[in-house]
Amino acid sequence: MNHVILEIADQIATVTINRPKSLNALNSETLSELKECFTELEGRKDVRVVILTGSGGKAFVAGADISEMVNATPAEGRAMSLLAMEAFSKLENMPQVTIAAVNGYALGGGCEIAMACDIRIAAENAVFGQPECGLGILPGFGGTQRLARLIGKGRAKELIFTCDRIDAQEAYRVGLANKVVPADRLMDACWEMAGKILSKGSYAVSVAKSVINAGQDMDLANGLRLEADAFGLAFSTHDKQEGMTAFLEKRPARLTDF
Ligand code: DAK
Repeated sequence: MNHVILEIADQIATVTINRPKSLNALNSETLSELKECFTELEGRKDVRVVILTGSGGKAFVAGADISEMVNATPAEGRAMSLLAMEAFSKLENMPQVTIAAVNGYALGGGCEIAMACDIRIAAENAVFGQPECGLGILPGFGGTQRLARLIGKGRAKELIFTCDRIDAQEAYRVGLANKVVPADRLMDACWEMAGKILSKGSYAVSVAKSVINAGQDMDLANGLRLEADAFGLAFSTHDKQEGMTAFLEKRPARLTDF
């Protein structure tokens, strides 16, 4: 892969988007490589947390590649959209927990790919925004939907209509970032959170993720029904037996299901 680096250690995969000269802008080749990478990761039982970041100290991802889009035909735009949809959907729905390590500009498609992750940890120098309306387009990698779900309709509309950029603290205040840390602690902070998640039952975490995601598109009654079904299924696992027995025996649990 030319623009994506995949490293795996201790059940944690780090995926680095590596086009620093273009501030890691997403062109078709990069989207295609991300799709390939997420396809590999979703099938790997030895990976339980995925951290997504950008290379260089300046940007997470500065958006879709404007130099590629400027002369794109409608057919090429459609192809790019379909490719991105597949890649983003894999990222959002993979069984692993995904953490965006936002190490600088997360604009347009960059903000959108961060929002397709489960959790966003922002470096103090992170900048979020949806500048598409200033380019004569609108967010097209899910921004109109995911931003409104994360921070509410009113704030999402303001950010999208004004193209205002917000810093890491403001992103934290409105709920777009889960946490803000000094830039030189960003990866450590992601690893610490990953470690905490890895110490829990991976099967339970993965099913909780899928129920939360599916519930976003359901009414409450159906979401609660889905939760009840998934909850019942958890009673068939080794981890449930081990977790509860370990509690009663006052010893640490050895949770292994995934
Ligand atoms: N695309 C291509 N190149 C980019 C880029 C981008 N999004 N962002 C930065 N670069 C390139 C710059 O052109 C420059 O290249 P050289 O001139 O050195 O060759 C290099 O990266 C460094 O950038 P700057 O010189 O501009 O650096 P500054 O520090 O001055 O400014 C900045 C940093 C991040 C504020 C600025 O680069 C900037 O405003 N970048 C553009 C941000 C932006 O508007 N992003 C949103 C793009 S639109 C679709 C669905 C969704 C989308 C598209 C299609 N379909 C369904 C088909 C999504 C659209 C977007 O994301």
